[in-house]
Amino acid sequence: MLALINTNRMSPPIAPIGLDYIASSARKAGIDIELLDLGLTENTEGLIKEFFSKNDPELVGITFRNADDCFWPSADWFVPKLKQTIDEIRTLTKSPIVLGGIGFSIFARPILEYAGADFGICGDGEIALIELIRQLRGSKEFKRVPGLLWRDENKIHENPPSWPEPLSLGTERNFVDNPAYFKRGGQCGIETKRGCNRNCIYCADPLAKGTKLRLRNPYEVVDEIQSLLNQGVNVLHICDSEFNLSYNHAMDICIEINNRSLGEKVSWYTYMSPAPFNSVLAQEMAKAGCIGVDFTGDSANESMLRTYNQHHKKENIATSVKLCKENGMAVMVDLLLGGPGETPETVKETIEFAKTIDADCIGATLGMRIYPRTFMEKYVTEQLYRGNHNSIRRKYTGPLNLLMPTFYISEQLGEKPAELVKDLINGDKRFFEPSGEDATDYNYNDNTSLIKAIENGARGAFWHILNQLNKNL
Ligand code: B12
Repeated sequence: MLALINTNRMSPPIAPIGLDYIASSARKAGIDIELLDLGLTENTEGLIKEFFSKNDPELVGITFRNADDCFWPSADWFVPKLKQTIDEIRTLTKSPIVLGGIGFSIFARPILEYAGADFGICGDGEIALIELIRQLRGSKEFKRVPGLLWRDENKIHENPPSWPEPLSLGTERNFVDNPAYFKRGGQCGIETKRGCNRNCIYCADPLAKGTKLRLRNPYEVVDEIQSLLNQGVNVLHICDSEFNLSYNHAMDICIEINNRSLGEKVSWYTYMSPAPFNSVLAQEMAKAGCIGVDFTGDSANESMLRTYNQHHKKENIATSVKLCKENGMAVMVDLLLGGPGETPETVKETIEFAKTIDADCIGATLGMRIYPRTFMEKYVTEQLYRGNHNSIRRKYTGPLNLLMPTFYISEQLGEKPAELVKDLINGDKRFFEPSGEDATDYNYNDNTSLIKAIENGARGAFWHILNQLNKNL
């Protein structure tokens, strides 16, 4: 039997959808599975003990979604808690432990070393985990397990990440308690594809999901929407990096939802790039039930957009916002302030621009989480070599360790960059500020206003719920 454990305890809770997909493929392979979900309980210690007193798994699989909250003001780091959970499990079972999940995949080796697990799988879990079980039951040829990290004679070995193609996933969504997550988290996730073929200098998505778009068949995706609707889950968040990359696939998904006339039954939100987008896609999305779009705007300064390696221009942001509003979809624009070369003038340009477009809300994120193996790592290493460390912001001392929350904020923004941004926002309530409180706080990590609103019946994307609260302040 395979035990699958969800360790994500952040609230409002987000369902571990990866475990639903993995469970579906394990069941098809004839493997028995049991779930220990630590995301919906207060008494984790008691639940872990109870689980292992009743179950003796051949392998314990742990999903690790967030390595930290990626939010500069709090810089909350979850890897020590993961280690603590693993240590606790070790006292209750001798079964081998395998780690997976997006937070794990971004860092893989350092997390495996730090947390002391036996195995790790970098990338997709559906095929790799089944192959690991086969190898543990048989000849232990670990080289055959895609994405596997394993220990041998005190060395950690690594196979290339697991990004199988074509991508086909189970549609049942019945392993995790999705209705409970819906009630406490206000929405549930679904993927239409995996991977991202862009190379934004800061982004970790290609590390965990691959650099190629792996598209799911639209029929399969809409079967899955139907399964969630059958469970009473009718507000969804698309879990792709950017829904409109590829444009044609986004259209095909919407067309299939519309062919089955589900647009009135389901409401959904998504992340999107400001381009490619046009009125045809906007209309099709709105008809298919899309009620909110969160655009990766990043900046309105041409030079900053090129530095970030973005493909869009500020005009695309303005046009895309307009298209959404014309089609009745709420809009959030995410800014990423403080990257290499950012100055008070470029921040001003971006914030002033954001005020002129008709977005419902604007996320003013300040500080770039520096991930290993991205362009930002190389850039920062070079800067340190030249003796420039003022742009690196961290709350730990000692050598630079990117596993721990480490951020980049251009030193040109001065000693108090958050105040600079706040002054420029100047009380405009549409903005989520870099460090705020309650409903103006754009950190979903234990956000009490959000938790309360969902308890009181609010449903939707977190930004949309916060935006409604903001309006009523
Ligand atoms: C959609 C999304 C959101 C939505 C979620 C909506 C929803 N209802 O699901 C919202 C907007 C709410 C959100 C919020 C946050 N998010 Co978010 N989010 C994403 C996104 C785009 C997709 C995540 C997802 O569900 N993927 C699909 C599932 C199926 O993939 P998966 O979990 O990785 O599972 C697969 C594999 O990892 C593996 N696997 C998983 N578990 C296991 C277990 C074992 C044993 C094995 C072997 C394999 C395995 O197999 C699975 C199937 O192949 C990712 C980036 C990305 N492109 O992936 C960021 C991402 C996960 N989010 C991130 C962050 C930081 C957050 C927040 C903390 C932000 C904040 N401060 O508020 C919150 C956390 C909320 C919470 N309670 O956990 C970061 C985490 C990075 C880090 N440093 O750890 C990411 C990576 C974005 C980024 N690059 O910065 N997020």
